[in-house]
Amino acid sequence: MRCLKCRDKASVEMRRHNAAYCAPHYVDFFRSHVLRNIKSKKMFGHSEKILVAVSGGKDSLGLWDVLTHLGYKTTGLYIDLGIGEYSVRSREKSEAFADSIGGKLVVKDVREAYGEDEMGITELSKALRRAPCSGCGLTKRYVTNQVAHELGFDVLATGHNLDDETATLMGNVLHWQMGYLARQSPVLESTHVRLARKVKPLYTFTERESLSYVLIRGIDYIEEECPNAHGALSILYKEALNTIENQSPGAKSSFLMGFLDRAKPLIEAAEDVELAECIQCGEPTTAELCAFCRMWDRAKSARRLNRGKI
Ligand code: Q46
Ligand code: ZN
Ligand code: ZN
Repeated sequence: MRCLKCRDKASVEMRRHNAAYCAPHYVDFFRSHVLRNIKSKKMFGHSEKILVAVSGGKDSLGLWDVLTHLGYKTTGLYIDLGIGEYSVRSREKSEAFADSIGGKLVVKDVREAYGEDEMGITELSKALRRAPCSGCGLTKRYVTNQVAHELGFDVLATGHNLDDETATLMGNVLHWQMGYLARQSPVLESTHVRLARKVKPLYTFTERESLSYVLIRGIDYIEEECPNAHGALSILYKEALNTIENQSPGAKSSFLMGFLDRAKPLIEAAEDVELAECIQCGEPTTAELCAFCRMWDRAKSARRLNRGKI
């Protein structure tokens, strides 16, 4: 195949767009489409301060790279979850990337900020006797909201791609999780003074398209998955969707875009929900005590009990 722009040998072929590009033109294509997403969905402007949540993985580092090249005011946020060697290596990748672009990286270690006796996600899940991912997801949402507010960011950007979004959509539809469906949008406006706007500029790109950008740019990212990801339902959903996509190119995109078109009233109604402030930490919540405080308090008590401290 030949590059659509210069007719040189193509490096990246995109069946669903019926297009192919050489390496330099693919970089142009990727960046211009990210910019198109940002503008068409009114995600943010050049005067706003953007906190980019980075995990050391390809999508988040690729997103930070693109936003930097597009001239946006960005800072990275890495959350050290305390998941053994995986966290050590993903933190190193995030720090090295920040250095390579001369960017500022905020690091928040959950073991220091919220846990006690070096309690990270692994210890939290053991204490709660629950799969790590549920407590981890809640913790990441809480920490990103809190850091964005404390440091005065207008916008919180994450690297979720089309594969992530369609897998989440499939899970939410299979279990009819209406509350989650109402919050599945590439832009979630702030609904409280302590909440930044949340955006997903890569939501139209497949995992493969995002990976191609990162490989061409030579970005060093963590290739290994979190050890807790094994057996996660999201992986099963991604495999199922890839099987469908192979037979019917464009199916993933039409699944997500069709949902987003039809879900507008649902998403707008969710933005009207009144939020109070947690009596313990002050973060926005619909209950007296927020879900994060409830979960970590319960885990700390269970851990003390197990150690015979109370
Ligand atoms: S980091 Fe956390 Fe993921 Fe690991 S424990 Fe699960 S949710 S798999 S994206
Ligand atoms: Zn070209
Ligand atoms: Zn709280």
